[in-house]
Amino acid sequence: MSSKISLTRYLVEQQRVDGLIPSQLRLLLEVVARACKGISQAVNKGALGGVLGTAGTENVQGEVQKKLDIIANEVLIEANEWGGHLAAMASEEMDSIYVVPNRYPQGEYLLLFDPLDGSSNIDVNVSIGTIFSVLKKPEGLAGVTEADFLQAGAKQVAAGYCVYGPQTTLVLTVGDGVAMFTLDREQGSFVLTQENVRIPEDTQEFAINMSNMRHWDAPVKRYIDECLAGKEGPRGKDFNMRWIASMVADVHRILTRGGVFMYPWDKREPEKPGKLRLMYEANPMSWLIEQAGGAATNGRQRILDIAPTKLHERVSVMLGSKNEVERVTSYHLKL
Ligand code: P6P
Repeated sequence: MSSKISLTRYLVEQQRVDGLIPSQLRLLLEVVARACKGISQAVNKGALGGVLGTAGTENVQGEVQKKLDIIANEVLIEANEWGGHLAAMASEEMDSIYVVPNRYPQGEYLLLFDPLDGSSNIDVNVSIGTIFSVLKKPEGLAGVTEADFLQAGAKQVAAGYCVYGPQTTLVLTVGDGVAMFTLDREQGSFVLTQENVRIPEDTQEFAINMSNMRHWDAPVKRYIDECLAGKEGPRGKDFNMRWIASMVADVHRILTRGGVFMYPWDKREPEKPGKLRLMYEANPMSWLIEQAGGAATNGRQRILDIAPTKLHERVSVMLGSKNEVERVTSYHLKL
């Protein structure tokens, strides 16, 4: 008897044991996982599939869309619109929400996603990924509007990502810890390869785009300067730096061995609170990090407590090993 536990079996057992995964949510998560398998296949084809390069269009963020951005978005929409588990979807690649068409039954969940995070890495064969977040549609009102999506990250009922790297790995939480599933391409299914993921509370590894140093606020500059000062400095230890420029890949490293990831507000566009998007990047990643024993703030408050006002709003992000995030947050609060 194979000791391998498939994603399906894991979700069924979690549903049976702790009731955190009602059947409609289990169906939703299995459909998202199947869509990620399809995206993984498209990504893995690369030049052979004619999927590299730009699509010649821009998204709501004003970013040039890659062909794979659009393919991944379409795969997620088509996989999820007919199942009866969703009321609507929201995507980094779409200006407004996508309401499930009337020809399909409407469900009680809202799905948000960045269909392919790390697009700048697509054409150079570096890890990229899909990030997703699940909310419940507020009770009562018929129909669904953008306002239904504007819920704090603490209201998520599921969150995860799928990283398309040397392995294709799905990482998921429903509020009872973090589990990782590696795609077994021979079986065509995701297999449980780690559960109860825990992030070390301390680290000697930070991830930030150093080329923006001159634009940072003082607390971030202080934190990084102290890391760079190493053993001879106030931290009394040397630090290593990583920056993959795919949040999914940087977060996966942190969930796997600890570290701190920062994309802080900076002076380049002072009117924007940060670069990363709250609803479908920072919120799902912050919940995963907290569920694994880490912390996630915008420098001043817990990301999951932020009350969103716009679907595509941005946020400053500091997440990872608890003691490091608390330190850089204390510098912002001048504690
Ligand atoms: P920069 C990818 O475009 C992304 O949204 C995140 O995945 C990543 O962490 C960040 O932007 C990289 O930004 O400015 O270093 O290219």
